[in-house]
Amino acid sequence: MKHTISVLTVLLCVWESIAASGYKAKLSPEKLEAAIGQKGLKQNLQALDKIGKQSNGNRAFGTTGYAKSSDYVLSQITSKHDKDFETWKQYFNHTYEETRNISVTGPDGEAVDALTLMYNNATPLPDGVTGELVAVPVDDTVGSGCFEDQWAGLNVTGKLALVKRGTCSISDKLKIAKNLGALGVILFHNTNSTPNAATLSAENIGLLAPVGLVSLSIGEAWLARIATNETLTVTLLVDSIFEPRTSWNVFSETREGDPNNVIMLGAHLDSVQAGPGINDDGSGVTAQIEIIKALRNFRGIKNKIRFAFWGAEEPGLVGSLFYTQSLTPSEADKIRFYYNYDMIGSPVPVYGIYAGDNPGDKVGAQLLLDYLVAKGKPAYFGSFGTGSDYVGFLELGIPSSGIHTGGGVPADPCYHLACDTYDNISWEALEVNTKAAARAAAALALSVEDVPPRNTTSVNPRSDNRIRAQFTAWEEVKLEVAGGHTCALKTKRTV
Ligand SMILES: *[C@@H]1O[C@H](CO)[C@@H](O)[C@H](O)[C@H]1NC(C)=O
Ligand SMILES: *[C@@H]1O[C@H](CO)[C@@H](O)[C@H](O)[C@H]1NC(C)=O
Ligand SMILES: *[C@@H]1O[C@H](CO)[C@@H](O)[C@H](O)[C@H]1NC(C)=O
Ligand SMILES: *[C@@H]1O[C@H](CO)[C@@H](O)[C@H](O)[C@H]1NC(C)=O
Ligand SMILES: *[C@@H]1O[C@H](CO)[C@@H](O)[C@H](O)[C@H]1NC(C)=O
Ligand SMILES: CC(=O)N[C@H]1CO[C@H](CO)[C@@H](O)[C@@H]1O
Ligand SMILES: [Zn+2]
Repeated sequence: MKHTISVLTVLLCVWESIAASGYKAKLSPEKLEAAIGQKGLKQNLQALDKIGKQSNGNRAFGTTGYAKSSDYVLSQITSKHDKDFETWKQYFNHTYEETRNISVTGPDGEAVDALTLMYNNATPLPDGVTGELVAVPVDDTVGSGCFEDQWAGLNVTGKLALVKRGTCSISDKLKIAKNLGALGVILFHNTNSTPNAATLSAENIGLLAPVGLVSLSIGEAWLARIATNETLTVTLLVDSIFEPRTSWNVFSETREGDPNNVIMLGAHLDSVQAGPGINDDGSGVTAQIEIIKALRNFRGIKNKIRFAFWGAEEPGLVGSLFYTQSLTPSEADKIRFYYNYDMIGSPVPVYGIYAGDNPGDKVGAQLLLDYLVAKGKPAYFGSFGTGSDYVGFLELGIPSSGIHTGGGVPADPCYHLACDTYDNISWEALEVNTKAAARAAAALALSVEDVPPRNTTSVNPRSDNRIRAQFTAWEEVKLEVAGGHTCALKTKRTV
């Protein structure tokens, strides 16, 4: 007995000294996966949840909640005299909006629950705008109020328009309303679930009618009354401020690995203003933190792995587009694959794996799919949208994929709401998806031979120009907002 103990003790001491001397195992997807567990994933989300609670309920762009989130990530992914990772920030400026007050008063003088949207345009203060409510015909197929001809025969001048949400972007509806002289828009939600916030995007400042978002039941009740020829008068007040604020992306990459063949992973570090964003996108952030921690135990990383924690995703993919726009063609060539992890722990998860038209997408996507299917998950290939940080990489023709477990009812009823907290996460989904992400990153870090080079002919000059035009518009808005001239915007810019 005594003998056994002393042998064990010696072995333990040997192991500890090996560990202290920086012994590292050779990287393999299996071993990296085995180094990931729920405990660490939970700790990070607990910390981000707490930061949200201590920072007006959110971790949004331009707020202290974002700065604290960034500090937290740095505290987890850096070490003194870091031999394994190089970590840096990339700064950018963007227009910040805060709705200080929003209120809707209904036709019977009642206060109605109303939600603001990011970059909401202000009404005159202190009274807001009051006027007759004009119903814009509901069309759930092409969207309500999305096209000017859908407003034909309506006189919204000096009035408020009642418009159903859905199908086209909300800013399209608000732009038409403003051009037709509407004082404001009462937008009603298009499902029975709690209305959630969206962004109108900074380039639209000064171009849109002010908006208040109300529930489907209220919208339908008012529509029914208007249909009986009742005249409804409502008041909308939006008190919003704009100013330029500085934000940043955080990057961390392995020191080991070929700098000419880089595998990138990205998750956004900001939340919406409405909530702490624990699934959206604390889930991707905690996954990346744990993969970075796990990678510290390995050597033999053939291709560099670069992690991005994007800033200002929610106001319009600002941080990731800033990064991809600032890459030279040769820097872009070196990024061989991009994985986007935005919402990977939805409480009722789907297992959507992005894969687009680029044949290179499937190479990385297949790694995710095969693992999840082997773990009994109903994973499937889905196409990219325009809603997350992969956009800038697709524009550059860089093969890309990622996991998305779904937003909205039923996948995540707390999407963009205050209840997107630590209490509404599927830990099982988060763990299995993080393991899938770790394995896929390791596989490509070991060999990227099967991935074709980025497709430079797929770069769509029109969308490239669109992004550039968006930056130009953002720049103009930022400068004018800085000078306090938001009112001048509508005269200087054409729609
Ligand atoms: C952001 O704005 C500040 C203040 O105008 C300026 O000093 C800084 O250079 C800007 N940063 C970037 C990255 O443009
Ligand atoms: C918001 O505006 C409404 C309507 O003017 C007003 O009654 C309310 O007190 C305001 N709330 C805040 C927090 O300023
Ligand atoms: C629309 O309504 C406004 C306000 O009631 C009125 O001044 C204007 O003449 C109307 N326009 C048309 C074309 O009927
Ligand atoms: C509402 O007014 C229109 C036009 O004046 C009329 O055709 C319709 O019958 C009225 N509807 C009701 C429910 O009174
Ligand atoms: C690159 O993209 C273009 C446009 O989408 C497509 O026609 C072409 O087949 C692609 N080339 C490769 C090698 O994937
Ligand atoms: C939609 C949903 O599941 N919401 C839950 C989020 O977490 C809180 C706190 O545990 C629950 O009360 C909600 O029901
Ligand atoms: Zn997100």
